[in-house]
Amino acid sequence: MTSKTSPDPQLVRSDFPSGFRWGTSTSSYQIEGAAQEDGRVESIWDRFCAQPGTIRDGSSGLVACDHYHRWPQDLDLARELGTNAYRFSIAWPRLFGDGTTVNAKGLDFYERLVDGMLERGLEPWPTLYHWDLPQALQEQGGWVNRGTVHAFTDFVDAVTRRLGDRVRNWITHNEPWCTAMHGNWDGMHAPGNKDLRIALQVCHHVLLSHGLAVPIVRANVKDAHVGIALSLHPIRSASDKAEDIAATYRHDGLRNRWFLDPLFGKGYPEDVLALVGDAAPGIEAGEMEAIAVPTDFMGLNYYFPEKIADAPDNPPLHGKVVHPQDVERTAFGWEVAPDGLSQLLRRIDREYGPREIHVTENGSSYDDVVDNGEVRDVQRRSYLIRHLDAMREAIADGVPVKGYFAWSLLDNFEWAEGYTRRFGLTYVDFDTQQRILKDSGKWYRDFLVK
Ligand code: IFM
Repeated sequence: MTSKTSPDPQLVRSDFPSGFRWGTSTSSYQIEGAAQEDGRVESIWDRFCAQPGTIRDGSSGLVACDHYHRWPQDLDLARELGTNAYRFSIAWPRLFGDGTTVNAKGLDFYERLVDGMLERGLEPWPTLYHWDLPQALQEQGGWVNRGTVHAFTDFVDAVTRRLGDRVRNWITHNEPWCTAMHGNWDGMHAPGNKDLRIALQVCHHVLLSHGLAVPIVRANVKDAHVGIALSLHPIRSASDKAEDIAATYRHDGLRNRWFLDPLFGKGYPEDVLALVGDAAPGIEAGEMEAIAVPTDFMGLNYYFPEKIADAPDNPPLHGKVVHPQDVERTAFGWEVAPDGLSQLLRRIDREYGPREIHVTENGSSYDDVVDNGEVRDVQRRSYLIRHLDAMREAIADGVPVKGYFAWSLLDNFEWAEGYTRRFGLTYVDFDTQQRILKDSGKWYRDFLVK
């Protein structure tokens, strides 16, 4: 593994357009805790974490960052960073206990939270689904059941009716790839299925629920600004051999085009449909049109590129991910490739032309240590600076990037990795709940405030 050698670019806020949204990003299950308070019901993640062997350190989001109680302090941190926007998610299990009746205490919490953001000059950017499905809906099949699509639109209706007078920006789903594939193909995430057919049906229903939610948001929110956040990866060939290049195209098909194409009205890619065969989703009349509903922006979550080699014996894509040694990586093992961000931004603009793109997540995990009350996370700081610079280049090329949300405001519960991976600009001591702004956070603050 190599580490970077060149100095980080010198960036100032005025290198970016005025009116740009600068934020941080979090999600409910990863930070809130208070899993059994104020009428919140069990989510699929509570159930999944309780199964031995699912989470690296055997932990769960039961307490997490205790943000449910400490949110004023956390929003103060976001304000002190100089950010003007904050992305968070709304926990469905806090709002719809039994799937049908709205829990007033849950809605009250999000109203207080949103008001707290507005008081601090933070524009709220809620995500409506960041993976914490009520377990009661999973008992009825979860996302594989079309009924969940309608339960979701009921939830969206209730939330946007209540908050639509003060929240303009809405993200329907976070990373449908993860909901569908980690949840149902490789089984790394809740609910832990391992079946491509289920995963692709889940994916279709998640995209459909996005398509049906957008008009509801528009009906309930004056001047609504609504989109979806996708996790996309530049897919790069392991060599210039024709077989590897062909495998790379196939992987791009399922990783990226499978989401982008239908959302932008091109339907599911034919080449991938042919590869998945019987696992292709059941689609009813009008659903592809619903999925292709026009949106106001696309959210891009970017972390790392993938390198692919041909693997004829590995269906359905007949390729495999390879991990070259000679690249810079985070402690999580993810390749550090800022040029992947500019590459993706240019590609999305060129091939799909969304009205706006917001980088709704980008960040890195390193093994931070507290030394004399300081966290000197030079690698995360460098990661942040270099990715902002890559984004600046794409903007200079005319890509309509309008916002950047660093993942994450706080160290938090990193799903199957538990608390073993720290992504925060703020360090969290999970024993004491003390927060310490890391050097990366201080850099972001100085960049935004100076
Ligand atoms: O922590 C996650 C987040 O929930 C979704 N996007 C990727 C992050 C880092 O893995």
